[in-house]
Amino acid sequence: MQAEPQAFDRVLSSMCTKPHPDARDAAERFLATNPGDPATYQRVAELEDEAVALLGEVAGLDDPAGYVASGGTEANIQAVRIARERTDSPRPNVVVPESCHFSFRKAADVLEVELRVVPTDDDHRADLTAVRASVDSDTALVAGVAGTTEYGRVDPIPELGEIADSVGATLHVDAAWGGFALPFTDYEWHFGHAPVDTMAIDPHKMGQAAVPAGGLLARSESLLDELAVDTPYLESTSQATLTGTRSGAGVASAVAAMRTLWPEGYREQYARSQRNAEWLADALEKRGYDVVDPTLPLVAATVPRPTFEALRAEGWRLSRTATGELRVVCMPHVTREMLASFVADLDRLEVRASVPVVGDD
Ligand code: 0PR
Repeated sequence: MQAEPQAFDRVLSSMCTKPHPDARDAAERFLATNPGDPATYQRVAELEDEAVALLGEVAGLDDPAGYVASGGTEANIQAVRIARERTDSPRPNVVVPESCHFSFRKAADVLEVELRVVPTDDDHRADLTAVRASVDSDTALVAGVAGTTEYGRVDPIPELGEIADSVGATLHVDAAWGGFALPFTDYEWHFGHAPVDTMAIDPHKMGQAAVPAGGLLARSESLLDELAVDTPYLESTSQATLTGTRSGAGVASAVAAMRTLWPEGYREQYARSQRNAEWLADALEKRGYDVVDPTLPLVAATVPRPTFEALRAEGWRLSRTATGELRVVCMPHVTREMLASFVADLDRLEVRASVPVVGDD
C-alpha cells in the first residue's frame, strides 16, 4: 500500500504548512536538479538568483547576496560562520537573546564560538540593557529575532544594530518564521530599517514553499564570500553553502511561491492568520486562560497539563513553550473552522477534566 502523509487538519504546532499549489508543481518539476552544481543544473541556478532577488525585495535589500538554504538552522549557522570569519578575535563570542532558536546552540557548538545568552524582558523581547552588558571587543555577532519561535515577538532590531556597531560586530536577524508576515506590519526588522548584515528568512515557513527552502541573505557579496570554499572539480569555482548537493525542489518552489504571492497574496494571508490568532486569543481569554498577546500570528496560553495531553490524544498536534504554555501557530493551513473545532474540543475536555472521578473521595 502506498504511504500517505498525515493531513494538516489538526496541525496547530508546525511552522511549516501546505505548499501553495504553484510551489508544489515547481517542486515536482525540479525534484531531480541540484543547485549545488550550478554549471550542470543551470536552469535551477538561474532560479536561485531569482529567489535571492525576491527575498531581497521582501527584506528591504537592493542587490542582495545569499542563497536558498536547507532551512533556518543552516542560515543561522552560516551567519555565525560569516561573523566568526570576519573577526580578529581568537575567542569570539556571539550574543543572542534567550528567545533565539536552538540552532544558535548548534552553531556555537560546531563553530566553537562562545554563546552568550541574554534574558528577554517582560514582553519576551531581547533586554537591551543585558545585551549591552554582554558585548565586548570579542563579540563577533549580535543576533535579534524577528518573530520568535515561542511567542512571535520582534526584537528591537535598530537598537541591537547600534550595540553591534559599538563593538564592531556583525548584526544578524533571524526572520526565519516572521519574514513573510512582517512586511505587512509596522515593525522595524529588515535591511532598510537597521544596519543588518545577514538574515535568515525561510520560504518553507510563512512563505508557503515546499520543504526544504530556507533563505540566507547578506547585505553584500563580500559577506557571503566569507563562506566560499574552492570547488576544484566542479565547473563553478567556489561554493558558499553548508550542504553540497541541495534540493532544486526547494529553490524552484520558493520562486514559484514568491512569484505568485508576493506581495498581495502574502498580505492577505498575514491578515487572515493574524485575525485567526486574535480570535483564538480572545476565545481562550474568555475561558479564563492566561494568554500572551499575539503580536504576530502565534498564540501562547497557559492550559493545564492534563487538558493539553487530552487535546493531543484527540489528535491535535500541539506543542508547548519552554515554560509549558500551549502554543498555536496560525499558519496558512490553520483555518477559523479548525480553530473553532479545537476550542469546542477544549471546552469538552476541560469540562471532563474537572468532573470529579466517581469514588475518588
Ligand atoms: N529560527 C526560527 C525563529 C525558527 O522558529 C526556526 C524553526 C528556525 C530558525 C530553524 O528553522 P529550520 O527548522 O527550518 O531549520 N522553528 C520551528 C521549531 O523548531 C521549526 C518547526 C517547523 C518545528 C515545523 C515543527 C514543525 O512542524 O519549533
